[in-house]
Amino acid sequence: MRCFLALLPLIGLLTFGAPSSAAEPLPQPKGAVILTVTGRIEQTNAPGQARFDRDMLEALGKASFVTGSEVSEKPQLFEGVPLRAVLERVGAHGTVIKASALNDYAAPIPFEDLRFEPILAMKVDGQVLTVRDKGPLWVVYPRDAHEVLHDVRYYARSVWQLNRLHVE
Ligand SMILES: Nc1nc2c(c(=O)[nH]1)N[C@H]1C(S)=C(S)[C@@H](COP(=O)(O)O)O[C@H]1N2
Ligand SMILES: [Mo]
Repeated sequence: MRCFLALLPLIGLLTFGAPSSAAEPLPQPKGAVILTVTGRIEQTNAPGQARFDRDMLEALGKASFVTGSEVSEKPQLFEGVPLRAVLERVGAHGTVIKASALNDYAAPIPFEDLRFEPILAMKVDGQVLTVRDKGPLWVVYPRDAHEVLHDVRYYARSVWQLNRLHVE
């Protein structure tokens, strides 16, 4: 058991899908729009906006890790799309991303946080996140892989029910 616990940070290493290019025009969403990106972006599919449905986000690449969170000390498997991949796809340039939720909670995420490879989680322990349990998207940092992330600053940036990103 002790051995297994010692391995958890390793299991938590990120896995990445293929990077996608920001050069291709962004297609129109076919399903429900779950994320809208605005601000300093090069790619749009609506006036001033890059709108994504679930399939479009999944196509940007996958990342996953196991970590405890504010919600559950028991480590859980978080699966989603790297925040970095979303920002690259829309050609985002700036210093801070304002991440906003359905309930109008918002938190600024500095671009430098990308070094931790936070994800927009769509599944926890294999279950698709619904609005009822912090979905459709949840900003999750690989907390257990970096001691520095055990800090209220990063907890506050772990926006659940995320539906908007504004690049400044
Ligand atoms: N949508 C949304 N996300 C949010 C918050 C919120 O109020 N609404 N609070 C933040 C803060 S301040 C913290 S400390 C963590 C706490 O997560 P918890 O409320 O699930 O414990 O979520 C963050 N994400
Ligand atoms: Mo908080």
